Amino acid sequence: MLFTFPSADIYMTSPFPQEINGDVRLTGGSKPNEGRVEIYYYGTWYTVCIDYWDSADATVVCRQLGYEELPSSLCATLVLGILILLDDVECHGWESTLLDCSNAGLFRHDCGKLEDAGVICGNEASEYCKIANCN
Ligand SMILES: [Ca+2]
Ligand SMILES: [Ca+2]
Repeated sequence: MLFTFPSADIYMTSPFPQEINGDVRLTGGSKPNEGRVEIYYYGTWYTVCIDYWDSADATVVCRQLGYEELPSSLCATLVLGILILLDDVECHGWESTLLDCSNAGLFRHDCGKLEDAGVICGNEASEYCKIANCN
């Protein structure tokens, strides 16, 4: 019997996780380009503490997600039940993933759960920042 690699279609519908460590997503916003930053690490999504969170860090997240524009806003959001993976994130802005940026060490943080980093990718007004605490 001849074995072949599965087609791309089969791969996309595979029940196995597609995420790789360092993948990011935005959740809790009203649109796909805004929300709390979550980062994938060995099977679980985690949050990022807002300490030292700035536009260079947000730029890396937005680029990872395929947005070309600079982030327009940075937010602190509240989420319970999700652990923090990164604190004191210090990107230069050119890193390919958030996990490549300097940080306090995985799972090492001094943050409470009112301090999850969020972002809006792209230069547009959004309701998201009215419910989140943005700087
Ligand atoms: Ca910190
Ligand atoms: Ca930073």
